[in-house]
Amino acid sequence: AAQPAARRHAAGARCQAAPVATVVAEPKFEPQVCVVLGTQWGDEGKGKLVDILAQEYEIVARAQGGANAGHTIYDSEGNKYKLHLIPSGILNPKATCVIGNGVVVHLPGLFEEIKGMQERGVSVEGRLLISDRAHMLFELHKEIDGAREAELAGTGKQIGTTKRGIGPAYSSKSTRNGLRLGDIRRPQQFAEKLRKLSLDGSKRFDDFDYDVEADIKLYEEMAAVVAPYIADTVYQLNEWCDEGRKILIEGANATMLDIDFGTYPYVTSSNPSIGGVLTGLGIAPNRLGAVIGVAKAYTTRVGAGPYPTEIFGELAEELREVGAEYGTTTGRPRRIGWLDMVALKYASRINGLTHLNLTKLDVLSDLEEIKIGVAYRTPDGTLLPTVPEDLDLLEQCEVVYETLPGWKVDISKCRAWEDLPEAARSYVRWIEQRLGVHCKWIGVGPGRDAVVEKP
Ligand code: 2SA
Ligand code: GDP
Ligand code: MG
Repeated sequence: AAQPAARRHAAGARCQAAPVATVVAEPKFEPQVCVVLGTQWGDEGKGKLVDILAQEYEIVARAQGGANAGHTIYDSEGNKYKLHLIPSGILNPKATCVIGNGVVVHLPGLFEEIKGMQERGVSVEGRLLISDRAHMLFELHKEIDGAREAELAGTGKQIGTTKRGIGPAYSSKSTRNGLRLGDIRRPQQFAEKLRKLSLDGSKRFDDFDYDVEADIKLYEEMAAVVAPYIADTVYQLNEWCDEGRKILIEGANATMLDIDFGTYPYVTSSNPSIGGVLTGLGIAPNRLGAVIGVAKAYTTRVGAGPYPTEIFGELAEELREVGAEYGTTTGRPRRIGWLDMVALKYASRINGLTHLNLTKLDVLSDLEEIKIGVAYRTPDGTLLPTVPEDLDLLEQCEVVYETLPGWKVDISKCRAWEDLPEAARSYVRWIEQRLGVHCKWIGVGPGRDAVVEKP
């Protein structure tokens, strides 16, 4: 029964307040729609986090990019898988995977990938939907990608693309002569459109080597195989949202490679930041419950372009070997650098990060001390508050570093926050505090279980 007001007041007056719990339990992490994004130059380990979270999510969707992406994941037995177009949720047999309208899809490549997974016992049939609005990436786009890079050879201006045809495919989309997945259902229109599209290459490049008629035939034959995978994913994803089903969105590439926010023109041709999630899936912003930024405890970059905190020499080589920093798609050695807080803060703001996953902390375990870039100083001594648009200026900037002590012990077996040495915890806290974003997961190895959850 309710106490009379006077008695309640009297109890309060004697200062006998109910004891207050000293530990406030963290609320369970269960956003209905959760986004995972790369915050640096890619290869932060997005695939691994998506694979882990996919155990809790029924739907895993890709919103942008194409087969330039390379996500390496390991199952619980330690078997390694490299994914390019198939979302990293595919190892969870209960998850349905979606390739959204913002992705550019090379169908023969996708079916190779599907075949590869099926040969390894991972069934994809009935678990993969491709948006009918997604643009198709053809052999001709790869041809143009290679031809453009070849033209730039010797100028010092090559982008260092993956040559997967990504830029040219998004160009076709923007010039409105691209073909979408839905077009494969209409063979005559498909053939006409592809013939027109191939003129883009043959008129522009002398030695353009693309057999359009052979491709038309190939796609005619593929149409029946592809048909069951094609869906109106915009409608389907929104229906799932309304039904309260849990959706995980897997970013590919990263904010510093974003066509708008990255180091243009040394970027990819999509928006790997939060905007690309919205346009690439047709899910509204108020549906998004969490935006997790994945950041390496240091940085890497493949391809050309400015990279302020880049490290050269022996240390770079050592970190490259310890971190196995070679391209998942092309095998190219990745450039190595210190953590860059200017870039990370920039990415955090653009994407509205709610959580952080700091990965590959184990790779730094041999270091006596660890540097972190905290500001860019221009030649006239000005400290820039953020990443500048002007690449020449960025190249001329000197990075201001802070140095933190290393921990010098193997942390790859740590599974709890308390297991980590104090210096490693300080490193994580330092980043978290400067960024103002809670670091929920810390990667200590490539395996699915090699992760520490921070309270
Ligand atoms: P593209 O092919 O047009 O997207 O290339 C443009 C730039 O974007 C970079 N890029 C990447 N950077 C890191 N990782 C990527 N995926 C692969 C991986 C890369 C690989 O997971 O390792 O295997 O080399 C990726 N994809 C594109 C690219 O290097 C250019 O700088
Ligand atoms: P993604 O493109 O962001 O999905 O990343 P990639 O798969 O291209 O590259 C990340 C690489 O680092 C992969 O080989 C992962 O297996 C590996 N990896 C992910 N997290 C960790 C970690 O915490 N420690 C170590 N040592 N490796 C990791
Ligand atoms: Mg990658």
